Amino acid sequence: MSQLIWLDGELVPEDEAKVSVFDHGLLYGDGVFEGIRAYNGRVFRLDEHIARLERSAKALMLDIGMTHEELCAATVEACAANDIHDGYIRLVVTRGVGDLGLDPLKCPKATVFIIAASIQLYPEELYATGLALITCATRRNAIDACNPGVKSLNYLNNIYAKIECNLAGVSEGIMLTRDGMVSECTGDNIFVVSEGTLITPPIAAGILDGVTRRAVIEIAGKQGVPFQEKMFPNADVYTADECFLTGTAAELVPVITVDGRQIGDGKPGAVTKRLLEGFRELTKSEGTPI
Ligand code: PXG
Repeated sequence: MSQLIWLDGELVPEDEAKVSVFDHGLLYGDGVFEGIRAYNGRVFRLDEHIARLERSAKALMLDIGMTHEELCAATVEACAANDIHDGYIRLVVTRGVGDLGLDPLKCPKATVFIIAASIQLYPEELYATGLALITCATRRNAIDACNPGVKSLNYLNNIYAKIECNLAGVSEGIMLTRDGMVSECTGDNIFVVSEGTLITPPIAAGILDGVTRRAVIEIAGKQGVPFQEKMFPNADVYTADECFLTGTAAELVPVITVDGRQIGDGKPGAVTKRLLEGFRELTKSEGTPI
């Protein structure tokens, strides 16, 4: 069945939802986006996602041309039009149509589209068995060059790293900062548990301020798990008791090996499992109704 795409204020059938070849989102990766999840007829943390989108746009001096409330309403409208109960939503704002030069001043109006799709769930067994990771040779973008905190359409840094993962036959990889410290993965934030403390790199490490990351930190607080944000090298991942990744699509995925080294006892850890349960409770109990 053809999906309806929300495109610049209208619901358009999928095969008619087109953007110009002169759109700077395509020509230069000039734009921002969000990946959002719907659970059980509700959009999870919609306000937070839209707020992050607005921060990303502001950093790029990209005028979305819609208010916070209008963006929230359009996201819900795209879900309702496609009867989404559980789904994955991609909200994209590009600089819009311009000329062949890269100057954003030549782009008078942003392009906004929302795809509300059904979700390709990770197999449940992945949560029971855990993932293998590598450390990628490609370093995460420098915070003062292309800030990873801005969720822009320019994902080539992550794609270089993802190619390394593909070549190594694993689905995710750790990206290091210029200084060789752990930042995040290609599309997920990373946490370790060492001696009972939950640890994750700070936003200032040059990472995306993940919505799932924030939710997990909240849950850890409620569960009384000691928590620390700090920089650490990947040697600390090798010796951690537990490791897991967070992301909108992945939720919380346990990691059982990194660069061939076993993490903890090679099985998803107790803290990881409890946090995953807490996260699933949260996704069941809150969200903006569709
Ligand atoms: N870090 C990066 C670099 C991301 O792209 C996350 C962390 C997790 O953030 P949230 O807010 O989702 O908890 C992301 C988001 C994919 C894919 O296909 C993944 C993301 C975005 C787009 C595509 O794996 N992850």
